[in-house]
Amino acid sequence: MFEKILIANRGEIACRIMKTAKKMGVQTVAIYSEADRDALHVKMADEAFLLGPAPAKDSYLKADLIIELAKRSGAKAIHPGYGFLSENTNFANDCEQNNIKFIGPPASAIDAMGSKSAAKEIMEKANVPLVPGYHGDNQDADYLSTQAFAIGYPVLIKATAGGGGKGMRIVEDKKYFDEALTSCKREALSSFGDDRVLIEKYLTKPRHVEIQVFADSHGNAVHLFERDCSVQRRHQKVIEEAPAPNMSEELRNKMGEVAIQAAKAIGYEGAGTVEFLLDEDGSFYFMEMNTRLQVEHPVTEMITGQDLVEWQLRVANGETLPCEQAQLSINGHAFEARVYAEDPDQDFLPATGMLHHLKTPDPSSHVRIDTGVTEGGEVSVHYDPMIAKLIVWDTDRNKALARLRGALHQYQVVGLKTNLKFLSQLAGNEGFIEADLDTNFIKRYENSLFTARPSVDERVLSVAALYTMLQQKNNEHASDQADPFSPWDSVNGWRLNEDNHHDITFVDQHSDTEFNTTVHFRNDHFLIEIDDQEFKVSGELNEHNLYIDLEGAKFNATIVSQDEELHIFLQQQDFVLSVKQEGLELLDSDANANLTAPMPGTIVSVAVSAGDTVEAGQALLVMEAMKMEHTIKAPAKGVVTEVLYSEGDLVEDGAELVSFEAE
Ligand code: MV4
Repeated sequence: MFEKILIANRGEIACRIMKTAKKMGVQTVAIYSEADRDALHVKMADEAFLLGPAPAKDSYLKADLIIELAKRSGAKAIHPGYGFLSENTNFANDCEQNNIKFIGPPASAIDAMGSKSAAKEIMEKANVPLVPGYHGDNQDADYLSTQAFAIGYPVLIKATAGGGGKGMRIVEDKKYFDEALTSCKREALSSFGDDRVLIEKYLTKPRHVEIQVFADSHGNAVHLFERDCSVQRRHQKVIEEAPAPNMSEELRNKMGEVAIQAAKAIGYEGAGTVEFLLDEDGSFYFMEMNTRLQVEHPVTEMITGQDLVEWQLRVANGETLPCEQAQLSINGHAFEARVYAEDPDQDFLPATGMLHHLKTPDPSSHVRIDTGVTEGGEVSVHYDPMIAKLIVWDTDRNKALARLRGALHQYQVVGLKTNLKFLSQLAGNEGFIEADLDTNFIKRYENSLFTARPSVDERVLSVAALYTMLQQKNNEHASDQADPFSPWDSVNGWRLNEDNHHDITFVDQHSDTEFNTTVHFRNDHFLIEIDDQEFKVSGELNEHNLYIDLEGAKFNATIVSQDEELHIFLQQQDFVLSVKQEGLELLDSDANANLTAPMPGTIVSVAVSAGDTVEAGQALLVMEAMKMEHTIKAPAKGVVTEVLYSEGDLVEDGAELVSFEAE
């Protein structure tokens, strides 16, 4: 086995590959860009080298530099992962030229599958079924129109050089053909620099079913069954599963056999995936072949018990396949959900930012999380915004799906928008549960997949109000010495209001609705007034977890406060509220706002002068009101631009005390 390999990738797949390498006693070399200095894949590796600036072309695509680093570090093989250089023929060739094993198929096999029409020609010769169509050289418009008519409408025009759904036109009738052809060719030329097209029969309700294949350098090839990846949005896979639902053993064997035939036709070696369109009547057609390890390979691992990265390393090392076909079987059912930083409410716009709070489900024999980020990590604009792959397994599809729903509900992310809610809706969707799958799935169930958010009720408001109270109490206690007169030191609570109450307004960030609450202090509980109703509330706060008793009903909630917002996870729902507190604006006002007196009173002392730089929470001045001292603190790190009062001055309620500029 190789003593040391270089992983020419980042994120979850780099970590995934290293996990197996470590298990096999193979040393790992990571590479990283300036944006990934603190990334998980860098920490996991035995050694890691900087490539250059964040953009992929300056880092993860620098083929020559990567080969140079492999040589310098003594790595004998390079695993390219997926994306980046994984299907780059020149890179695969250059590795071999430099006596470094490229962990993937021969460059010739990558090449053969690179062009749609060339791939189809090879597959046709190998008796792999193709969608009825024309994929020849004649690009004359009249000729293509005649071909379309012979195939029978509806037809699909596809750019030969296309991919990912780009450069495709569905044509319903002969009279629209010429126009569609012209526009498809125009798009193909501008997108791929190649305006050649092919024409196919358009299948209206196909499923995307792909077969995992493996071949070694001794002429052996096996398949590891299928994955159903029909649930896609804009040609991006969302949830994948294995095995494909409602698949007969006969069809499975037939598709597997054909996939092996396809691999053998191009002298394949290593891990590959043959993608098929599976029509309603059970006919299936070759779509394309991916000559790499795929994102969704874990579902295959879960149902076969095989480690596909281990297989890749063994095959690359010249060994025979670890198993023969007869030794492989399907055990149970697995799903993979792709957790993305993106905003489903804004047409799935990719989101970037810091993972301020990240809680994943507990990994087990049923739940696997493949990720390259941890709490505090960043999702940047430079790379794919995938946060993690959540993979679940159980003995049958329904049980596995229940596992998926459970695990998704345990997932918590604060700091950037994610598709977690959307994934939960999918996993709970009737059509998905019934496996009513095809490539139009999301369109068909669109209305039930983007349902309205749950409304903010007394449970949510009680959690928010109690959290705010207990949080302040904890904060005040933490600074007891600095503020010996803290109102929290009195058993009866906050005394600034004569009748011991506190008004807090919460604003639901999704509906922009305001909710007024009044919290009354009692000896061993709070009375929270919401809409003229009173609720007896008590509880314990442990970091993010609040164990609350609301009129005798007890439950747990997780609360994460960030940027003046409370993110509340409560009984499988989540809410975002902002807080407006009477008399306490200082603690959570806009960081740039000037600091004002929370009540009429006297300035006791001033701790800063104009021009001072202060840290968040640093005391600026102390005022006295109603015989209590109150410390005015900096809301953020910044500079005091002006101090408007001095010791002994009387101030009005709301008077500006200090002007302040946050950093
Ligand atoms: C098709 C098709 C229906 N009929 N070809 C989309 C991406 C490209 N790789 C192939 N694609 C399709 N080809 C024929 N003759 C429907 C699709 C298609 C699709 C395929 C797989 C997964 C999701 C899809 C979503 C829309 C359309």
